[in-house]
Amino acid sequence: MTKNQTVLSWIEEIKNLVNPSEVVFIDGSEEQAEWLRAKAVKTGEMHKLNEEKLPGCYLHRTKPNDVARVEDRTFICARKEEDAGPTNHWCDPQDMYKKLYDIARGSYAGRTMYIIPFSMGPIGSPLAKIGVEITDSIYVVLNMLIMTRVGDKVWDVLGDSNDWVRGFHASCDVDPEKRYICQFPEDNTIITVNSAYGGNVLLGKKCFALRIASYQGRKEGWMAEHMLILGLENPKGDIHYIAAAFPSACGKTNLAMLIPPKYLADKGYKIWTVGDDIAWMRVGADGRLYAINPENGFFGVAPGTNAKSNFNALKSAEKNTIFTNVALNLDDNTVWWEGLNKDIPVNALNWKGEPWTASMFVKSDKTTYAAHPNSRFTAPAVNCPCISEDFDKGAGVPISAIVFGGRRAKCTPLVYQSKSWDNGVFIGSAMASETTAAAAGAVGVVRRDPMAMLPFCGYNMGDYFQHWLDMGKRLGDKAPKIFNVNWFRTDDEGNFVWPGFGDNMRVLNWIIARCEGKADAVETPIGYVPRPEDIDLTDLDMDMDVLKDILTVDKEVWKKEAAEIEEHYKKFGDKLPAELRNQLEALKTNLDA
Ligand code: GTP
Ligand code: SPV
Ligand code: MN
Repeated sequence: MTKNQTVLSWIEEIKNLVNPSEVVFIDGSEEQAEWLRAKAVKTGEMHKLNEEKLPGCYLHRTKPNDVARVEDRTFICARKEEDAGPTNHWCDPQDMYKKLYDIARGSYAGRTMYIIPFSMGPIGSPLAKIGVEITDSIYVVLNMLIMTRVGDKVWDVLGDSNDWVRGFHASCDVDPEKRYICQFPEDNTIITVNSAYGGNVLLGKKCFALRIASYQGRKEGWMAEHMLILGLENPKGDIHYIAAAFPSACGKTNLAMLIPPKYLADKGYKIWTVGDDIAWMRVGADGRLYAINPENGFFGVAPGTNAKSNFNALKSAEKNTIFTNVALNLDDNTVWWEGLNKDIPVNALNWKGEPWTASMFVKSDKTTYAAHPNSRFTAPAVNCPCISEDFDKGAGVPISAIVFGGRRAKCTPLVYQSKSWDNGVFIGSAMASETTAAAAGAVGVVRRDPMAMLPFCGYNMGDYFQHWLDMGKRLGDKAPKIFNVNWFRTDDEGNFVWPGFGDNMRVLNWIIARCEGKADAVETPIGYVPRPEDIDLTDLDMDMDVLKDILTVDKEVWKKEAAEIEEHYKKFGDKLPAELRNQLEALKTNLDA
C-alpha cells in the first residue's frame, strides 16, 4: 500500500465514479496471484491447461468483437489538435474525459476494483517509469503481472512523487460502439473503456510505454520506440546490440529470439534477447545511445510460432503463460494454433470456444482457422532460454545499429544501409508495410508506417521526425548506423523468397560487419546495398541469382515509391522537417541520374 496523496486521491476519484463492491491492491506476491488465478478459473475467465505439459498455463478467450487493437478508436487528447498531429485521432481532453466518465460511471457495480502499481523498466532504474493501472479485469491483472514489474516495491520507489502515469480501464459491456482507447499526454493519463484485449487494456504497453512515453521522451530528450533489442555475440565473445523497428506482426519477436544457422552456431555466434517489442533509449555518459526494454514479458503472436521458426518463443511459453484466443485441444487439454505443428487436433474448441476438428481447416480460408490470426501468448521474459544477462540491467545496452523493416512483397531490397543518420531518419519516416491482424481492419494493404510508430506516436509525427533528427545531432559520430530490411519479398506465385527466421542472422552479420567497417557494399540511389557475395549463403539452398534479385534496386519502381513518399509527406505540412524534404529531393535526383 501507499501513502502517496496524488495516488490515493486519484483512486478515490475513480472509485467514486465506478462504484465497485470491493477494492484490491495488487502486491506482486505469488499467493495473491494464485488466489486470482483460482478466482478467474471459477468465473470461467480462464481455463487451466494440462499441468504436466503446460505447468502454470491458462487459456483465455476474448469476445469475438474484441481481438486486436482498434486504431480508429484510439485518441490522443492534447489540448491543441495540432499537438496530436495528422496521423492521430484527436479529441479535446475535457470533452473526452466527460464522455469516458459517462461511459464508465457505475460500471464496476458488483465488481472488484484492482489497483496495480507497476514499473516499466527494472524497478529503481534511472530509465524506468512508474504507473498505476485500475482495472476490473482479473485477466488484465494476471497479464500485467507477467508483462511489467508489479508490487509493493513500486510504491517504495515512487514515495510521494507525482511523477507516475494514471491508467484507468473499465471493461463495461465490451461494446465496440462505445470502445475508446484514450491517451492524455499532458496529464500522464490513459483511459480505456469497452475492451478487454491486449494492447488496448494492458496499459503499460502501447498506451504508456509508447504513446505517453514518446511524448515524455521528446520533452525530456530520449526516445520511446516500437523496437526489439538483441545482442549479437560473435565467436570472440564480443556482443553488439541492435534495435529494430518493424510494424506489428512483422517479425520483432522472431528476430529478437533468433537461433543462428548451424554453421554459425558451431563457430560460436549467438543471439541474446533484451526485448521483443519496446525500447526506451537515452544518450549515455559516454555519448552512445543506450536502450532498455521497459517490459518484463512477451505478448507474442502465436500463429506461425513453432520449434523451427521460433524455438525460444515456444520454450518461453511452456510454463506460467497465458494464451489468448488460441485453440484448445480437448484430447490432452493443451493449446494449438495454425503453424504450431502437423498434429492438427481432431477434437478441439476454436478460439471462439466452438467445437472444431481438423477436417474444418482450409488453408486458404482464415475463417476456418482454429486460432485467431492475432492470438497471443503472454510469457515471462525469464522463461526465454536466450534472455540476455543485461535484461535487468537498469543502465541499458549500447546500440550499434538501428534497423527498420516491414512487409513489402516488392520494391524494398533484403537489406540496405542509410548514407547517414539523417538519411536513416528519412528511410524510417517513409517506411511502408502491409497491414496485419494485430489491428482491426483490412489485412495486407500497404500503408506508410513511419518507424513502425504510426499507431503509437503520442504527439505530432512531424515533431517526432524532428526529434529523431535532433537525437542524431546530439549523438554525432557515436550515433548507431541505420539500416532497412525486408524479409517478405515474394515471387510471382506469392511465396516468400528469403527463408527468413534463423537465416536472418546472415543479414545481421552483414549489418554488424558494416558497423565495424569490415564489409563491402555498393552505393545505390537509396543507400548501400550488399553485393550478393557479401551475404554468406553457406548451407543454404538458395540461388545466387535469386539473392541478386532481392538485392536489386529497380529505379523505375523506386521512382513510383518516391512519388508516394512525396504524397505521404504532404500531410505533415510545415511540420515536415526541411532536412527530410531535402532527403526526398536527393533521392529523386539520384534516381534520375
Ligand atoms: P507485434 O507483437 O505485433 O509487435 O509483432 P512482432 O513484430 O513481434 O511479430 P512476430 O515476430 O510475432 O511475427 C509475426 C508473424 O510474422 C509470425 O506469424 C511469424 O511467423 C512471421 N515472421 C516472423 N519473422 C519472419 C521471417 O523472417 N520470415 C517470414 N516469412 N515470416 C516471419
Ligand atoms: C502490436 O500490435 O504491435 C502488439 C500487440 O505488440 S498489442 O499489445 O496488442 O499492441
Ligand atoms: Mn508491437
